[in-house]
Amino acid sequence: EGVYSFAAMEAKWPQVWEDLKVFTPLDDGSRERRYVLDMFPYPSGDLHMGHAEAFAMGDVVARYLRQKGFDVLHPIGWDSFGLPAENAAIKRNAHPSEWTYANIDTQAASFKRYAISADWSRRLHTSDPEYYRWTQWLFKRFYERGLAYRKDSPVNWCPKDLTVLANEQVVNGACERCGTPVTKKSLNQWYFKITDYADRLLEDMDQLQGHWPERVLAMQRNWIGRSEGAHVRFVIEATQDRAEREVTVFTTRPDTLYGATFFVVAADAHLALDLVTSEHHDELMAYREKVKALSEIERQSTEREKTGVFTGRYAINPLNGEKLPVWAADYVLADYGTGAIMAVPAHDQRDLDFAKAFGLPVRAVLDTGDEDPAETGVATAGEGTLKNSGDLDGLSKSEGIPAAIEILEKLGTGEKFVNFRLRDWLLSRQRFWGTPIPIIHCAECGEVPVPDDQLPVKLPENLRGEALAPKGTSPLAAAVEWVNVECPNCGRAAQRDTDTMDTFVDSSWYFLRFVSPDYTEGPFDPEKINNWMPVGQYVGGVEHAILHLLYARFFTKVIKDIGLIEASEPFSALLNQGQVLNGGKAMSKSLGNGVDLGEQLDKFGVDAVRLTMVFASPPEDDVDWADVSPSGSAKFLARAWRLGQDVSSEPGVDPATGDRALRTVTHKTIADAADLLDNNKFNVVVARLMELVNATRKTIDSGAGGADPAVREAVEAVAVILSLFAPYTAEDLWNTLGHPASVANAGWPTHDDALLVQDTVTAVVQVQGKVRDRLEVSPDISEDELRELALASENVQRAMDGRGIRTVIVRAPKLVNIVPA
Ligand code: ANZ
Ligand code: ZN
Repeated sequence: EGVYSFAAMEAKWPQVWEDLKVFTPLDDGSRERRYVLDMFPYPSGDLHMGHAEAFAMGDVVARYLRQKGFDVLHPIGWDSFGLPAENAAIKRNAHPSEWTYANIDTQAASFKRYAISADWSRRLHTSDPEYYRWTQWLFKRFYERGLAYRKDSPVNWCPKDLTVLANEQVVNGACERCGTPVTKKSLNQWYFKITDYADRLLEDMDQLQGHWPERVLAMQRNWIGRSEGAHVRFVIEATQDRAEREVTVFTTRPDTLYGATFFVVAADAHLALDLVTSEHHDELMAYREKVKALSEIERQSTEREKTGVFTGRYAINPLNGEKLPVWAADYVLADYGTGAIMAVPAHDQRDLDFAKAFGLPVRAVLDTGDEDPAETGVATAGEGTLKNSGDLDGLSKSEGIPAAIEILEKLGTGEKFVNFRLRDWLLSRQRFWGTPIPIIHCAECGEVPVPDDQLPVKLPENLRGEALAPKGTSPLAAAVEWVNVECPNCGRAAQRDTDTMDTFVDSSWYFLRFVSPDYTEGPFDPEKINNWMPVGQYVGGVEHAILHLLYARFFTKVIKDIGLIEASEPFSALLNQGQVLNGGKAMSKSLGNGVDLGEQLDKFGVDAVRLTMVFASPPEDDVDWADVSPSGSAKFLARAWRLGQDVSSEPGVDPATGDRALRTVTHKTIADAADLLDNNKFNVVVARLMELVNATRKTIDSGAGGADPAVREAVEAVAVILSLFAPYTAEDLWNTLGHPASVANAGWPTHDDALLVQDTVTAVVQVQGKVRDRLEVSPDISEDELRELALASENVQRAMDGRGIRTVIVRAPKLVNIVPA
């Protein structure tokens, strides 16, 4: 009689799995392929509870699809360039690679212990030259298509980290990493032209609808920020010292053109300098200095008092010839639309606030039934009827917009225009530990790409410690021997570009490399890539809802356009797992509520931790570690495992002669579990598995006991389903039943529909006395089983709306009443 020992199992099985290459896909076309991917980790320290949750979820999917007979690609690798390694290297007078690869080794060992069903032969690290060679190669293809370019521009600058930040890395005006307020600085920087793909990034979201979380799609949509409106050209009258010129504005409300009473350009835009008369020049310069000190958020705040200066110029309204004073102000942003607006104070609150501050006229042109904005100080924005608007009079707002555009088009002074909030992707970083940009600057030839056969441009190995410290220019500039090269074009002395790429570039195509990580003729094997892409299920945190996912989608589209892949979207389905909390709060050093994953694994075993992660809640919801019971999971696992000890029938005996009631439970569990798994309801599957284990125990303890062939049938099903959540226990159980390893490839058990009919009773589930669900349950369901099922019900969880539980009254098999706290 064996004893359940997780330590013994953890010592025994990993080697067996590795020897049998259980998780290496056949990749021979004999089975339908499925690609399951977890967002690859960053190697900071050892794995933490968040990794444990995310990878437990991804592994359920990978293991389930394997049982269903698919050839599953489930790779693992590391996103191993980035700042923390560099900072650690500066502190320890070391090279960033030392810290990076030591951490990767630690994490890899933990992942192996955690029994992720990954194909370790495909392991990759983005900081390996064999990987970044192809990041550089792809950069060059983008460059050739005009999709990678350099421009001088004001960039977000973190004065503490001394580095440029992408818009996405600025959170509430501060550096995402260190919280320092971000300032602007003008630099020559590399960009990817993601704006060329704005329309497609938006349109192709139709393919993702229903398969990606709605809130992620909403965040992407908002980030891309499509606005329909018009471009309108205004002539700016000549003055004594300035010539006449034209300035275009973007407006979503061309119907309000007759209500324009002034004109505003972004004070920090070059346009403001071009326009201002010499009389107002000094005033503008002084104002620009003040504006520079403000964050984007401050500038756009509706609360802040409006400021600005008159430029001395007048714009002519193309519809009615009116002269509008041109102001420069900070509430108009230089990098949105055209950086200039027509101001319609009656119908735009920001314009109205500005008009009030500077005594500018307010003219309502839309009757909305509200009081006059000039009196109330509240701009009116709803539907209404146009007035004071010449030919547009009497039209509604929605009729007025196309009508105004038609008039503008006839006059040749404007046209329909779609504007996007999305900006080009600033990809260059003045940091060391990243992919070098494969460009050489030659005084004679300009920018010269490093020839493909000279890739990778490897990072110099002699820079370490202090030499890597941020200085505002890239630390690579200090590697003189590395920088100075011959121009590949003319052979004259030239210099390498010293910037490195944003690490989001590395992670924008790693899923493609996994298909053929050792391929040396290109970033991936063209013969194989379409066999696996797109990724069927991507799993990761919602913190990547915008950046990483948008960039990966952009890369995929460009690579498709180059003709290298067929897929236009990289990830067909996305699952955002919740967070692991402790005491209702995110784990953090400052709160001191961190839970150490290693300690949990030592104490409860890998399987119990994994099962707890999955059972605690639906995968999308947070798990509060203070509320869960890994010891309860461990007890359940031991109970499931002990069933195997009691099975005494031979394998292969027809179960038809066995206990009919148990067979019904087994077959219903198999059938329902598949449906539940297809819908990511992993926690409910665990609840059902618990029911099956209990029913099997009951049969063993009565009647024919362990010799009943229905018992063997049930325990075999338990082993296979359990293998998705608790791979060690499942493998050991499978072994006890006399089967060779591995249970991971046992195949999903088939169920017999004829066995599904069962005497059931309807259990009514109430929350606070209100009926919220009805469950079909076995007449002899236990109180505990019924409670678990009721609490796992989606309707119940919705009704609970996040409230805790005060009491649960269970009258098996008919009634459950839950009283929220
Ligand atoms: C006249 C007008 C009248 C406007 C009205 C609005 C209401 P979204 O929807 O976000 O695209 N705008 C344009 N460029 C701007 C910039 N660089 N900085 C600040 N504001 C800018 O908003 C487009 C509207 O925001 C545009 O339409 C413009 O004001 C303003 F009753 O033009 B509107
Ligand atoms: Zn040259």
